[in-house]
Amino acid sequence: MDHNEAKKRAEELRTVIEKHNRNYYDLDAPTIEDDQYDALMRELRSIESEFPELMTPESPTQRVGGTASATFEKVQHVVQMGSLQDVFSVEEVEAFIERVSEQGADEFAVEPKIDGLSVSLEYENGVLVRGSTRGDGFVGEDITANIRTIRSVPLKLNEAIPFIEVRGEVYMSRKSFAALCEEQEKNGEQLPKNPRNAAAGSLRQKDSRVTAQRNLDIFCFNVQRIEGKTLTSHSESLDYMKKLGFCVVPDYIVCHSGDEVVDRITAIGESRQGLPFDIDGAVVKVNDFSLREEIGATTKVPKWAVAFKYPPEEKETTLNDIEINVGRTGALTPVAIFDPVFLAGTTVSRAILHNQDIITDKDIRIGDRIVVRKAGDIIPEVVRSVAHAERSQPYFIPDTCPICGAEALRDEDEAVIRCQNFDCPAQLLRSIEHFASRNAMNIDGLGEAIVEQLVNEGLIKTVADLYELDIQELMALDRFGRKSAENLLVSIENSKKNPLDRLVFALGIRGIGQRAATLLCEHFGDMDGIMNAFPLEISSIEGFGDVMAQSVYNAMQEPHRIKLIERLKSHGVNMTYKSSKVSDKFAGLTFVLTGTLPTYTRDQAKALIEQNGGKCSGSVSKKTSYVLAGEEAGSKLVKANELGVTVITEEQFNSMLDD
Ligand code: 0OX
Repeated sequence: MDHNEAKKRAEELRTVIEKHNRNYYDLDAPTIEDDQYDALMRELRSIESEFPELMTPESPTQRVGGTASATFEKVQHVVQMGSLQDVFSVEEVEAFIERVSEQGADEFAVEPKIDGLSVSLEYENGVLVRGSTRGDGFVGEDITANIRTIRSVPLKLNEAIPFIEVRGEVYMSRKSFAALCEEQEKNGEQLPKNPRNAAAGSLRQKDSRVTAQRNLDIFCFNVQRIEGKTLTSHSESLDYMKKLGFCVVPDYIVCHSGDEVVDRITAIGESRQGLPFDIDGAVVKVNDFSLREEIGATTKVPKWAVAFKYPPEEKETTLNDIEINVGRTGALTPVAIFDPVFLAGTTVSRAILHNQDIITDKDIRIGDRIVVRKAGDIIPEVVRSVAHAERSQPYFIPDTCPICGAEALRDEDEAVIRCQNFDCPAQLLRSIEHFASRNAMNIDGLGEAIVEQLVNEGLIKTVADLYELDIQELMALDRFGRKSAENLLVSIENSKKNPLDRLVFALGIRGIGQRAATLLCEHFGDMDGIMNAFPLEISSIEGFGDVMAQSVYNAMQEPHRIKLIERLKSHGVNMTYKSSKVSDKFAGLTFVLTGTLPTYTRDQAKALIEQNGGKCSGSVSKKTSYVLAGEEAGSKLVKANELGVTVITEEQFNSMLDD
């Protein structure tokens, strides 16, 4: 096919696909079978990748196919979808009430703050014409097809009002979230962190039939624009929205004093657990619209409203035990084991207690009633002890290693207590796991269970032993067949070719992470250079402090480590550092990555860009050459569209690499 034929065919395909896209909005009346539709899209994508100059931002491949979010069209919000000023204390709420009261406010609407995603819904003559995301408040994305699948979004209003735009929060109920998690677990898929993330993922699906299965819901809470009706207050607008058929934010009331507002916020907070959906605060708004006009807004938030954020949910439970984990550096980490509690979307029964100082400060003892919460709604932590059990004793981390019985000592200047035995089996296990891990030597198939098996069977005592394993030994083990044994040996063999910085990181030197390992390799060029370096030279590397330099020096003086490196060397493990640059194809180009790519991880895409002379940046600007966008891309994509920066898919990125 020549250029002209390709151009003609691409245009034809775009017209046909767009026609089917429009018909597809009506989910009950598809006009084409899925596989036929997919074939049209495939053909268009292949033309566009063969003739990249024919690609247009309006192409349906940028809207519905391949990479999802690169597909949603941008929507300029006529009325800005601002965010809210967060406050965290009753005093700040009172100060807000005082300020707006001085400006004449005497009615304050208080409502729960739904923990979901803000969207705008536009209706012409009572019919839904567009749904869009909030985006950065000025420009969002058109998600009409997905919005239409939400049953609580009215497609037709009870009155044919000429025009109305409302704002609401799309959320997933706790029940739908639980059902989704159960299903994804069954299918072996990754589980969403919380209902909000699940709602976000569902709303940005390229296939609206997937969104339709997710049981999303909406609560509306603001009239953004209206024609053919005048509204004078927030409470009037909520009542009017209800009349039109919208699901309006529940339990809103109008208060008349600061005390009433605070009581209401407290009451909403107390009802939080029993609600069928997550809330993350309460919103207080001046009720009267003309006063709102007078009070005004900053560039980001209205000055007539605040969002009170509740502190993280806390639960009381019983501390049954304190378990000691031994890490790869021998650190003894205490872990609280308590009766399971349901917190911020999941059941938890363990929390890291970090070190002796924290346990002593909080006087946490086995048998205590304790209060637990999730920091940042993710990591469980013990907040405090509320009552000691009878005859309980203060808890002390043992001074012997629970695994090998060796002495455990507190390091100078550190709160950490460490097992002093280099041959401790727990340290050995953890250090081998670390050596094999993805960011270190990346030995596929050598996970925790296999490492444990190899150590317990006496096949490995140090990581150097990995390179002496043979197929017969492996096949004699439980759960190993010929294929799995061969695969593991291939992964181990391949790891010999790893860049040196991976090996340096894999050695697990205290305080030396991936970046420091790369800096060491860039400076010294090979392992011998690093091994023979003195602290003064190491600390001259930018990014290195004295403590890190000393740690590298000490580690390289340890006889067991010197021996280990010599053995790795004798097995042919790479000991020199080569710059990983393979071409200058992307020289002078800056890429921004956003969303989840179909096959590359972020690190892989970044490595490919850098190996070919390009740069990666975290934010989109006029200087950005390309935005490489995958599924669930967010504000960076919006920004790229705004600035006219070219957005490419992974497929297009690959063709650039192959050029
Ligand atoms: C919520 C919520 C968010 C919108 C218009 C100006 C203030 N997540 O439940 N925002 C607002 O109000 C904003 N109200 C809410 N209830």
